[in-house]
Amino acid sequence: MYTHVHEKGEWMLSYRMMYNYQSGLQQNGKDISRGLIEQQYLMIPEDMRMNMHMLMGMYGVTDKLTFMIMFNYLQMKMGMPAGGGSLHNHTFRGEHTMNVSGMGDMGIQTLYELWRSNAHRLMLNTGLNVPVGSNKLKGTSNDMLYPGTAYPYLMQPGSGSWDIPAGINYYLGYSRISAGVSAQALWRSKLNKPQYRLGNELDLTTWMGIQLFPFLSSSVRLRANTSAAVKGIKPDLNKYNEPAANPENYGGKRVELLTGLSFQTVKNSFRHFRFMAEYAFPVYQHLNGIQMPLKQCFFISTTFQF
Ligand SMILES: [Cu+2]
Repeated sequence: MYTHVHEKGEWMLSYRMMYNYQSGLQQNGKDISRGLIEQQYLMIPEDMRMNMHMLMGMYGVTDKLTFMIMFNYLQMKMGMPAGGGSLHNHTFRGEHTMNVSGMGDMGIQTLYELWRSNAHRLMLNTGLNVPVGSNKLKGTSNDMLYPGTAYPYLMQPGSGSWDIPAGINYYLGYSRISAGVSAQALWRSKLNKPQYRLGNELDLTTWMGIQLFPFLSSSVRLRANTSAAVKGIKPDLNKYNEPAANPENYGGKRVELLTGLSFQTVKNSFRHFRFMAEYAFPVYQHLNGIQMPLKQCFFISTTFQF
């Protein structure tokens, strides 16, 4: 995402879709069985799917400074099978599926090219994430687990806080090889009405691409991410409903390997089109508390430049 700035007056529009699939259960980095935590929570999740649609615009303010704006739309589905936990000897029966969708937070960023030579570029980015996404989604009045009460943190499309992203990015382009390193931090401010905030994040990515044909490139990417647990608590959320309702069961460390293919229009003409697909799987994850580990991830993106 932070591989280039645009020339003054140049526009780029892109649409990205990310699909995320989580299943199984881990406690502090180790696989555990459902039976082991049935005494702690009313229900135990089975899997979670998330689609994130992102629309991004980039505009070259000057040859060195690019402005970026990002909108997200999220769809999330979590499944919990029948026969849940038996907290305080209250056995809980019946399956529960949570299905939510909505606008995520809006991102505004500037990307500044600090230094450039023939093959190298060094860029800094920072901005603001505006909490336009809802973090107040609730179950309906006849919801078995959340009757008119707040859904857990990860089922909320918005963070609820004003967040500040900042990063440093290096890009190398030499003949048919390109490579890069990017370090990104996300600081979540404490200005949050429902008395909680999501954990801060740190993300380190390194990648390499090779142009196989003028129209086709392939890439490999390694991504390491660390995030903190949720701070504070949503007042109307019972943390023993399920693991995701407990703020301690958030954050952790993860390393993913991603392989990708990219098709681009051959002529560097007035309009430039690019299609990219990436497949990701985790090679290491150590999540805080009890969480469903990530199993696989899929990205597609289409980009127009004019
Ligand atoms: Cu761009």
